[in-house]
Amino acid sequence: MKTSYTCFCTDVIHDGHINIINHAKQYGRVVVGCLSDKEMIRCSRFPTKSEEERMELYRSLDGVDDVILQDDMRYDDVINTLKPDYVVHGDNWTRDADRVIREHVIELISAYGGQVIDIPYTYNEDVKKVDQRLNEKLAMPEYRRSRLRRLIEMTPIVKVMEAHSGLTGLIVEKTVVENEKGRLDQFDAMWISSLCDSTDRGKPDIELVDMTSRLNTINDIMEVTTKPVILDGDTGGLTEHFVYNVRTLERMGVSAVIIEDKTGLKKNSLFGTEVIQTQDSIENFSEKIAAGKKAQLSDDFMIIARIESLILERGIEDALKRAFAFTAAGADGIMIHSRKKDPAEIFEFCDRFRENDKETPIVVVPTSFNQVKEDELASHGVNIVIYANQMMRAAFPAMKQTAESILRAHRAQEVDSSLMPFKDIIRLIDEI
Ligand code: SPV
Ligand code: MG
Repeated sequence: MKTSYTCFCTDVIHDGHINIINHAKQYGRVVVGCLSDKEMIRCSRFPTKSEEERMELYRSLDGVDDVILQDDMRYDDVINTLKPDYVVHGDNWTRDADRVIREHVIELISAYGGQVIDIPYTYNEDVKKVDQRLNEKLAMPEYRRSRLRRLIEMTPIVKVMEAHSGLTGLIVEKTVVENEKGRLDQFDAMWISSLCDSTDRGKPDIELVDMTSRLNTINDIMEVTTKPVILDGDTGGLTEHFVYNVRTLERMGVSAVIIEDKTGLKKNSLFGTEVIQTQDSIENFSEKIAAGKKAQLSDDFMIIARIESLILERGIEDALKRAFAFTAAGADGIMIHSRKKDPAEIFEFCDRFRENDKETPIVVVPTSFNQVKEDELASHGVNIVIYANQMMRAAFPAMKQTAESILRAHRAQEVDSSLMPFKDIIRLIDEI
């Protein structure tokens, strides 16, 4: 008997999946693959059920003869071991980013005479509703909040991109690319930067934009996305205020707040020692962290301590001393920041921190040392990489040039070729 294989990456079964099983049955014995968690998150499908629960769900379906775990989005593992005669899939994978996966599967399977069968994708109200409900579930505070901790466990390095509005949030949410290994890739979470949130309002990054405004930005982003949010909490403010803000952030579904060990008038770290910046004492900052942890009600919210010793040129010993003290005070992670182009001090800090602490997540923001790739950071024990300001910095020069060009030409024709066509912008939100 021939084997018909199909891979599912869903928590909820709808008409489309049943249709695939029924088609697959016509070709032989039906084996359903359950795409592993670590691969699902790379394909914009964050699981709300465990691998075991999904496998159980697929096993319960009429017409399914066997269920196996697929741990490679490119199907290499399954095709090499199972050697199915047919791979059956909805024809949606002939379009968009999934195309590269289909092409790879055809190459693998045709090597021994197998065949890919594309079934017309089922578009109906039920399917639409299931997808919508799944997204709504993922956006609920308790799902979104816990997702960051799960990502830290599931992926070698969590990739976080800056977002400062609903639109930039949507870009972080939906951008999927084919990477150099022929695999799909996307961002895991969003960073609400104080620099970008302030800049977007035309204000300096000095804790002038108050928490209510920051919460509005977060809310705008959360309304249209499902990915976890990490808030740049500046210094955290007064401890007496910080404890209230921890509760508010938890309730909204924010996954983590990062607060920096500075006091007084905060300036952006990338100024370094060019401006007066005061580092908080270990004692005070440890108390703030401990108070935040005590105020926290959920298990999964994270308070991450950001250490400014390298920014303020106080040295690695000071940074390490602080890292161990803040972890002892209850910090759920350590962010180490540097504005040097050379990543040596970041690597040394991470290596030495990891000698004594293998668990506490390390966060870095490679704005200056931007030549370093994610896998190199991960090899030094980094768990979270934040691209902190690139969306804002990309938008500003494009907008400025457009404004200048229209002023010079006294009309908009000259800029038109560099703009998004009008017919596309009116459909943008549905299509991103
Ligand atoms: C931010 O994005 O606001 C940050 C990171 O705090 S940095 O600008 O590098 O200080
Ligand atoms: Mg900031």
